[in-house]
Amino acid sequence: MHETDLSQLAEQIKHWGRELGFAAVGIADVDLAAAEAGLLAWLQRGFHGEMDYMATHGTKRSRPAELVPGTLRVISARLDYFPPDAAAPHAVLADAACAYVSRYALGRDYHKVVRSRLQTLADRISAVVGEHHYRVFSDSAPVLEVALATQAGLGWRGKHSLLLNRQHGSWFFLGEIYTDLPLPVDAPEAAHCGTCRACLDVCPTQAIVAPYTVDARRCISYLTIELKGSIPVDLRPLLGNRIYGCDDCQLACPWNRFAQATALPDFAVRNGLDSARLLDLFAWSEADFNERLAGSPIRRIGHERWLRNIAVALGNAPPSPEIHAALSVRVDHPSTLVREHVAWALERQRST
Ligand code: B12
Ligand code: SF4
Repeated sequence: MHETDLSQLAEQIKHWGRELGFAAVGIADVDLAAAEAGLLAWLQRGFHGEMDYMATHGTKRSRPAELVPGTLRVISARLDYFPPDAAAPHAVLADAACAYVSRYALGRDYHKVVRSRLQTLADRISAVVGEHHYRVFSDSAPVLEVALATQAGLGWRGKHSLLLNRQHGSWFFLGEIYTDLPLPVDAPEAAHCGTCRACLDVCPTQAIVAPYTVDARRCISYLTIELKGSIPVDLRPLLGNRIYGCDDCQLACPWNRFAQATALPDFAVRNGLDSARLLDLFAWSEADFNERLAGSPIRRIGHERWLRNIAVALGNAPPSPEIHAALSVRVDHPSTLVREHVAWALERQRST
């Protein structure tokens, strides 16, 4: 294609992206040498914990053309997810009887929502240019999504390591189209964190060990979602009532005052998960869990880890006969993991 046609196509792609509900779309080249060094240093320090998939793909993650041969550009897109109707996060965090579920997980699983919109965008591109080689991702393959989105001019990397934007804060998902079309690239945005370090200071487990560096092994998101086994005992009290993910670094960020709520019904709150009571959620049977959380990202952790996480939150709540009774019902649960966390919670209820 001629250079002028490619420039027009790039503008068209951004326009279509907005029509499809994305807050913004940008285009990046595939040179991620600086990010590769950061990734390798992070892996070497063991910060990925049990997330073996972060280490197993070698340089495919930092060299897009090794993942999809022929890739010349990455079309990066961001989709807002903060639900407009959700209960105020700080109020839920402050109420020990309530469960805090991270804002991204209150509605439908984003992986499909983002990918299907990107597929529609790719189809529109195909309709104009004919055959082109592409693949669509959203947290679904070894891709350095934040580094690519930064390079595509969609925002800057905050000190909590997430992408931030002046108009939208950080409450958005990222997704990409890898393409062999030599589209013109966008310029990265300047960083605006300045001397602020609110996210580092607020983190309950001090998981942001230096600006831009998260030790996942300490992050509540990792402990409640990714970790399959036992939650380290010294970290359990710090989880508070966070039963799935954690938003504290984003809630502390001053740029999120400017964030806009999503207009997508997909991310609307389901099952009252924005302010549900711990005791109600702990009473769900495995069948309830699977049925009520069909289509939710939470379903991936399974009923066992769900009970593990809620047991920790109940252990952290002020002692009460209702909590003691609910935990006692689960003391003989068939899972060793659940039994161990329930025993810890009962002991904590007794000793606080
Ligand atoms: C693994 C992972 C996690 C892990 C590890 C997090 C991490 N920071 O690495 C855990 C489970 C902890 C996690 C948690 C969360 N995650 Co996550 N996660 C990912 C995933 C799959 C890979 C991230 C990655 O590559 N990590 C490896 C490390 C090395 O990368 P990095 O932290 O970006 O490190 C770079 C910098 O440190 C840089 N660097 C080093 N030194 C310096 C110095 C300077 C000055 C600069 C600028 C950079 C720099 O070099 C590194 C390489 O680029 C991505 C999806 C994807 N495929 O990219 C989602 C993703 C990053 N997560 C996302 C979300 C929403 C979350 C949570 C908010 C979920 C929640 N509410 O619980 C939390 C936030 C916690 C946090 N502060 O990071 C979104 C973020 C969207 C956004 N706005 O940026 C993503 C992009 C998924 C998506 N498709 O939308 N996540
Ligand atoms: S998500 Fe929570 S635990 Fe993880 S780095 Fe941010 S504030 Fe810390």
